[in-house]
Amino acid sequence: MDGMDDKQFMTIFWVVMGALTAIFFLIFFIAQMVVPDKKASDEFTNNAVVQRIEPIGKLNYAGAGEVETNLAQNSKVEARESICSTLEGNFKTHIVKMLNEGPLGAMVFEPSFIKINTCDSINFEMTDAGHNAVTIAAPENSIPFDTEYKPSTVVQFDTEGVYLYQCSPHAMMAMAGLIQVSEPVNKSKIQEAIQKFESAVMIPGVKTRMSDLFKQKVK
Ligand SMILES: [Cu+2]
Repeated sequence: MDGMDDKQFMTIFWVVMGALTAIFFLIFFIAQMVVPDKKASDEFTNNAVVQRIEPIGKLNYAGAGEVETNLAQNSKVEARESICSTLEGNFKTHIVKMLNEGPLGAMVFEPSFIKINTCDSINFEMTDAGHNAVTIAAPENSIPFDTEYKPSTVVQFDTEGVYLYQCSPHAMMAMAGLIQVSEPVNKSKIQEAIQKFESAVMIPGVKTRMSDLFKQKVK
């Protein structure tokens, strides 16, 4: 070892370092190829599968696991079971479509007013992509909803009164809707909520879309 000078030592040092680096990258790239990309496959599943949950008398959200999160974000109301689970009846499921273009103009729910009976359900269908339906104002103790941009979400309505809901990304374009469940017991609260909603609408031509609808339809 006496014969090895500094120069020889440094040469060996760099050769070893280089080899270690190469081995490290080799292992890294092999791991990338062998381990499946979990996130990508999950995203594929979410987009490809149309989630459709029929009314079963409980919380009828597509993606029941996310209910707690939705409630925390959108309302102070606690999650609870639908009272319809204890009732027998021929309850209907109605369809509300989310459209880029409809009879009332651009960015609309169709129909934007619907009257249903207590314990009926609405299937919110995202006909055109990029829309959601989220409760803004609803009868006391009702269960709030949020379709979370899913292709199809069935919500059962067990509390009578009027519900005002919006599409979050297009609220400023007056993309909202009204649901009347049996008797309109909360008219004044909804009128207040519509006023507040319309004060944030940016497109002049549709500013009174919800209040007009309310005046014409809610009786
Ligand atoms: Cu929208």
